[in-house]
Amino acid sequence: MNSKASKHLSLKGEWRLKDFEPGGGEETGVYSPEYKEQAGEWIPAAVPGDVHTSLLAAGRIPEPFYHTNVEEVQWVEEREWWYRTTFSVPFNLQEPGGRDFLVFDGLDTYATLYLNGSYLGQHQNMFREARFDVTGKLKPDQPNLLAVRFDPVSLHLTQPEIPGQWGDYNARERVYARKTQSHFSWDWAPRLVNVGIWQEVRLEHFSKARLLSPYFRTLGLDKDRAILSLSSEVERWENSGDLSMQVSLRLNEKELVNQESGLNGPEARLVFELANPELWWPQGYGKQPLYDLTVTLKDGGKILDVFEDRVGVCQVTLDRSQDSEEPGCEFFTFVVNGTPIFAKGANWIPADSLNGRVDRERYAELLKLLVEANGNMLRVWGGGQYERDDFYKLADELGILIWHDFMFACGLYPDFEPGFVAEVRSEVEYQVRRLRNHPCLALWVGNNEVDWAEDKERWDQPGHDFAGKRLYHELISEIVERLDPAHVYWPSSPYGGNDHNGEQAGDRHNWYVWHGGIEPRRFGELPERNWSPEGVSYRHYGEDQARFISEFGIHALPVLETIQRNVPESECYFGSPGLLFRNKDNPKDKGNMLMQAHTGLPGSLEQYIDFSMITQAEGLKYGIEHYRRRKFHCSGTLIWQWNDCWPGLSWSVLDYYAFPKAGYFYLKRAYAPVLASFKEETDGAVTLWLTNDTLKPYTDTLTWQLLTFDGNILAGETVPAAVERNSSKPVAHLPAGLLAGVNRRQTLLRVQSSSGGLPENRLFLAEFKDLERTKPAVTISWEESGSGLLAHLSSSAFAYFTWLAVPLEGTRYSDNWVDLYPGESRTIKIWHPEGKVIRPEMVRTGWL
Ligand code: BMA
Repeated sequence: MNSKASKHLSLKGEWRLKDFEPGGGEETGVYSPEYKEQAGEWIPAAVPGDVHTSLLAAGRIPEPFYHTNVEEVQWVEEREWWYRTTFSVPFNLQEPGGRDFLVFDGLDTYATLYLNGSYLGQHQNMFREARFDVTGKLKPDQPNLLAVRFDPVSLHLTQPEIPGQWGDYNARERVYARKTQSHFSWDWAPRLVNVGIWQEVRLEHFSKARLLSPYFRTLGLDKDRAILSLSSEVERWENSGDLSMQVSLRLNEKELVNQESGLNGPEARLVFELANPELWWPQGYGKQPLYDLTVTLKDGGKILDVFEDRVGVCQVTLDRSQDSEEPGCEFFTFVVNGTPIFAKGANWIPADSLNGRVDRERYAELLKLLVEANGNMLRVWGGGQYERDDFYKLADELGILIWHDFMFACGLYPDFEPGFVAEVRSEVEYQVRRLRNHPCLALWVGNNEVDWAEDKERWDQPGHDFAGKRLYHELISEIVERLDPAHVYWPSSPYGGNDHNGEQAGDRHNWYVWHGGIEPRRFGELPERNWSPEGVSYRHYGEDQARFISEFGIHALPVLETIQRNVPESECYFGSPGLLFRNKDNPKDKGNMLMQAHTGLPGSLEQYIDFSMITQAEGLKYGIEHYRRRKFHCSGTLIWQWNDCWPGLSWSVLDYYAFPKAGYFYLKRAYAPVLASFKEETDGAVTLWLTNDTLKPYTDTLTWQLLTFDGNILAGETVPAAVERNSSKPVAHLPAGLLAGVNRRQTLLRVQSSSGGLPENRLFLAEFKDLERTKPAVTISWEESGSGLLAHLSSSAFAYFTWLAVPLEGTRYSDNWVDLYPGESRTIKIWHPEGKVIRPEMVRTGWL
């Protein structure tokens, strides 16, 4: 949090850690200052961090992600864990009217606290701050002992299964825990039940009063001014004196606003104007100026509390008006500062199964890679967690809009338990207050896939009641409306239309590709599946008429380096138990069906990597091109999934080490600000489209060619092409007759721009497995330049999926997994942002 208590002491750093039989810690008296830690029994523990990561650092467990080791560390969740630390207080505790708080930003999860040998309190929600009033309980002159006990989660998850529960991934227990749901396993995660102090800890000291999460809001924008407001609740312990709140706003050190207001009851509110505001924009639409906000709570001349934040002047709304061109349908379009935005991005899952391994650098790498891939939105998915502050600060700086789910996913939740509902209320109030000032915040969403899946589960009773429903449809929506009227609340994802995953309104998850669900379906209809290569094929994206795609994706293996680091050599083959162990989906053969549809089944591991990457990359490209052509009937695509929490086999385009898969580079090209793409029409014709996400009209001269893989041009044309700002339209028509006589297995369509304002593109006329090509021989010559390594590539025949790989995290490539045409050469630059030297002998290459 950004509140600067008038005095505060961070308690982060090295604590000590030890496990006991449940109940054993108290018996031994671990909480007491008299207890003597035996050398060798207690290990150092980083705070913030987690128990597994500390055990690994101390050599007590093996690397959990290597081979099947994760099964060997499951005992950790059955133990009781104690953290201990001592600290001295560097400031005066005797001030009359002063208050002291011990604040944990995140305790995971069932914690009991002791201060100086006395019981202090309990906490049972990883998703909200734990704040204890310790006034009068601290020793001014001697060290204070703080001890935190974490219980095995199983002790607290003994409730009976919710009647009718259909949720997967240990839903019987996980839905009762306010804890990252994917810790209990998911279809891309092993079970790894974290435990520990996963966020900052500090002691805060106040005199008389403190500010409660000041709320900065852009109320209105017109041509040359912004109307802004700042409101804050104030917690007061003494009524004496008239308090006031002062607000200052600065940009690049220059103070632009300085206003003060008296307190009106427990709240202060200021509305003020900012002339010529510099607006915050998502990536691709403008800059991300951040204003320095300081809110000061004063008692006459005395400063009681200071709150500092970096805020943006910006308004994000959601246009849900009727789409007159598609009658009966409504838009689902994010509008930023009055401009409709096509959202291009991905779903975010926790960056690591072990929270202790994630730092600001990990976040920064994963977020920067999105911006480099022309992305502008991430969805923080509801089975994961509200991330640490750094995540949102980076998103503000980088211009990444955040679609934020509340943390409920794929299951029924016990809204019939008053204690649970009270936890949810506190958590939601806390998180909304914590995150509402971030300019990156775009939308609040009640849950992931609960309403949709519940309706399919009891498909014959549309609209029925279910456990958890009143959380998303009453409790949370009321809190968002009250505490954050600047942002829209949407009850679930997917939601809207007929059924909840409908094409007429709202957002949609396209899982008929990969999971084979037959859609669209309507309320009251029996849900059906088609588990066959045809049923799961990515060609189904082309039929999707949805308004916004908030999930769609296909598995691909991670890069070879990642497999070799984690899988024993004897297990490195297609279909090995060691690789299947990394695929947590059920059943595990959907990827095989997709490969059967598009590439054929692989023989070797290398081929498995290539073929799975082809289905993912070509599939995402195919889908994104279709959805972008429909702009703004469809207003966004968020692929499932951006990142991985362990080195698994999943839908991610970045693997656990953030090594990009082929899909990453295909995504980057498909997300280019201006895109040229071919659309196959049902009558056999092909249209060439231009999609322009920029806010300027785009004109170019495009050359399309129908050519054989050997390089013979059968037809072609150079045409002037223009498209209005922020829109999409066909610019050339290739009649059915053109392709009628050609051998579709030996030809492709290619488009290039003469200005270089968009990436070149192509369309295969048959599935990869059916293509007939001469085997290419690729030649590479290397040039070492000061800023990186240049690979000059050329090929005798059309070379497909030509890649370069360096086994060094963070390596950047100007492009990768590219096509090479006979007689042409192209150059790929490889470099490392930290200046690490990359030499030709470090680079592996391949092509098909
Ligand atoms: C959706 C997501 C996740 C899941 C993914 C892939 O259901 O919301 O729950 O991991 O699809 O199956």
